[in-house]
This record gives sequence, structure tokens and C-alpha cells, in this order.
Amino acid sequence: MSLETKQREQWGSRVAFILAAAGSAVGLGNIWRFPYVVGTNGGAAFVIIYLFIIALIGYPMMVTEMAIGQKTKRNAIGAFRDLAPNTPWWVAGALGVLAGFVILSFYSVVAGWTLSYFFKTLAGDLGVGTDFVGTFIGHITSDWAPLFWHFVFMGLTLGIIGLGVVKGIEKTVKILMPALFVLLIALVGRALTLPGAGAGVEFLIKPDFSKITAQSILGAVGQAFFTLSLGMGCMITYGSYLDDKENINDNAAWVVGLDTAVALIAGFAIFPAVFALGFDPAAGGGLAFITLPAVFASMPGGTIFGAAFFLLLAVAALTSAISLLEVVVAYYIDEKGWSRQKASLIIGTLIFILGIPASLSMGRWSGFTILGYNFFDFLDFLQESILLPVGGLLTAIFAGYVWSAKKTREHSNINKSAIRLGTWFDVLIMYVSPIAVSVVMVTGLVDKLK
Ligand code: LEU
Repeated sequence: MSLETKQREQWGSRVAFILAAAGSAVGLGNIWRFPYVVGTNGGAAFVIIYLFIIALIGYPMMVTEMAIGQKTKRNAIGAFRDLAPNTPWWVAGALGVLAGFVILSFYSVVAGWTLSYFFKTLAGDLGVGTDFVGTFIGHITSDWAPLFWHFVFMGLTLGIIGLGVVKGIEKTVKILMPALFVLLIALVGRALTLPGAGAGVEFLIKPDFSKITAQSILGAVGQAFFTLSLGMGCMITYGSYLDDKENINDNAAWVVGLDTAVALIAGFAIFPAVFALGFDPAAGGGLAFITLPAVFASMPGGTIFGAAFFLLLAVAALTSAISLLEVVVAYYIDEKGWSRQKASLIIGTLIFILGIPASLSMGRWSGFTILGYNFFDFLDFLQESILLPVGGLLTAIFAGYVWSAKKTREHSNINKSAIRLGTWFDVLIMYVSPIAVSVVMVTGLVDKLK
């Protein structure tokens, strides 16, 4: 059905919107990526820098994307077209749609690993004495198992999106988000009561600024965009289903606050356990799949807590994945007049297909490289170094100079809210965000390509 015959859906309540947007933000980025980035960048000092970036760039960008969506009630591309007709600004939205497509293809592969690890842990396959490195490498380099779980995960994602904003997304996040918080708190309780957990807490709260390098600051900005789902059209799309009576400022603060809280809590669930059992906090991307199963295997109640952890990761990933698929699906519904079911099925299948070489590039197809990256890492490079920063930069410039900071601010201030945006917002969106993002992007690219 096209727009003319069917009314655009809206969130049923303010809480539904906050849970959906927080569900998008909270994902593998918080529970898998944040702890390992903190671990490899020296701990507390990195956390402090990250918190500054979240406040100075993350929050204003979150407000901006939600405002663009709410104001126009359009998908990411249509929104820019609506605010700046007959200009090439729609490209900023197109980058978001492309980012949603690309990110989901490999995000789903990693989410598939977590599903598989959930069942492995539950079945007791990851017990004491397991070769955790070998098991992980063995899993991700094999042909069929990761593809099967990628298929299952994409199936769930497109099934939910096919049901729609209220019956699909809203229903799912209302059940899964509270479950996620309960699981996370249970895990922190377990981790903090392990003997020797104090060293892990210290690692997260005692800063050592000598560990900070230019690379860690770049890492913090990249992590902020990824974890808040910025620069990929998600918050524009979710904002477009938000009633005009709802305020943006406080809702955005809730989403940013919840996302940050979950990342920090995940840190407090993971590092105390890692330190208590004598593992290396700087183990990198393997922290969740290699170090943690080892931690779980060697602690009392490990099977249950281990399974809970991987379930938590899968749930968090699912509420993020649906937001990525919705970005692309909303575009085809709004602009091409496709039905929701058709768009979910076709786009979901194409994303699944793009994920196949990403998954196989860990093993059988590892010899195929682009710019020296295997296919999986190439997609990650593309989103992290090009799509998100360029998309974010264009969005900030658009809001600051084209729609204008004043109008963005006035739109966000229309409804009653505890937080009022003042001219400080103009400074952040016109100068701080674009300059910081450009510096990060250029430095990052130069560094990667040299
Ligand atoms: N914000 C999500 C996360 O932290 C990722 C995004 C790509 C939807 O996992």
C-alpha cells in the first residue's frame, strides 16, 4: 500500500519510542565492542574521554537526527529531500541507508556467533579444559554453522520488521529490553562477588592518562557513533514515527543515558570477572568469545551465567538489527511504494546474501582481499571509516547550516521538556561535531591507508 492509502505508523507511547531507540543503540557495540575497546585502550582514562565525546557530540547528534525524523515524518533519504527540496542533500540520507544495509550484513554474522555460543554454552560444550581460542577460530572459519546462524538471525530480524512498527518493533522491544536489563544486573552481581573482582573495578575507575594516544581518541569517537546508532539513518527513521506532541530533548537524553549506562554496566560485568580469574583485559575482539567463555567455565554457576551472557548479547543485537533493517525498508515503503512485507523480505534476503561472503571471508574465502582487508573487515572499514563519519558530518553540517542550528533547536524545543537547548547547542552542532568528526575521519583514513 502506498502512503496515500495507508497512514504512517506511530509509536504507541513515549516509553515505546525510548525503548525502541535505546534498543537500537544498545547492542553488540555496548556489550561486545565497548569492553574490548576499553580493554585495549587502557581502561578508565579512555572511559572518561568517551563520556566527554558522548556528551559533546553524541547527544547533539542524537537530538538532530530525531528532530529531522520527527519534523519530516519521512525515511532517511526522504527526510533530507523534504527539508531541502531540489538539492543534493538527500545524499546524506542515502549514505545512512547504505550504512544500514552494509552494517547489518556483517552485524548479523557476529550476532549469529552469539546465538551459536548461547547453545554451545547451554549444552556444556564450553566447559573446563576447552581450547577456547581453537573453538572460536574453528567456529568462525567453518562454512556452514556460522551461515546457518546468520540465516536464523536475519530471519528473526526480517520477520519482526515485516510485522511493522507497532506489532513488530514495539512489541519486541517492550519484552526484550527489560529482560536485557535484568540479565545484565544479574551478571554484574555475579562478577562483583567473585574473589579478586576489585582489580577489575579499579581498572574501570582509576584513570591513567599516560595510556591515551591519538588513536584512542579516534577510537572513542568511532565507538560513540556506532553505539548510539548515529550516521546510519536509524534515529531519523525511528524519529519519523514519533508523534509531534512528544519532546525530543528529554527522549534523546534517555536514549543516550541508557546506552551509556549499559556500556558501563557491561564493563562492570566483564572486567571484574576477567581480572578475578587472571585473564588479559586487552584481548581485543576475542574478549567476549574467547576470554569470557574461559571465565565462565572456571566459575561456579558458569553454565547458567555464560548462557545468560550470550543470550543477552543476542537479544541486544536483535533490537539493534531491526532498527538497521527498518532504515532500508522504510525507504522502499515511503519512496517506492513497496508493501512492508515485500520490502522486508527482499531487503532482508539481499542483506543475508551480502553477509555470506562476509562470513566465509573468515575461513574458506580469506584469500580474497580488498585494500588488504578480507571481505568482513572491508565492510567494517567501509562503515567505520567512510559511511558513518561522512554521513554524520553531512548531517551535522546540514542541521547546523542548511536547516540551520536555530531551526533545529527551535523544533526540538517546541514541546515541554526538562532539557532546553540553548545557543550552546548551536556551537556543538555547527563547530564541535563537524570539526571533530572531520579530524577523526581524515586522521583515521591516513593512518589506515598508509
Ligand atoms: N548501536 C548498535 C550497537 O551498539 C549498532 C548499530 C549498528 C545498530 O550495537
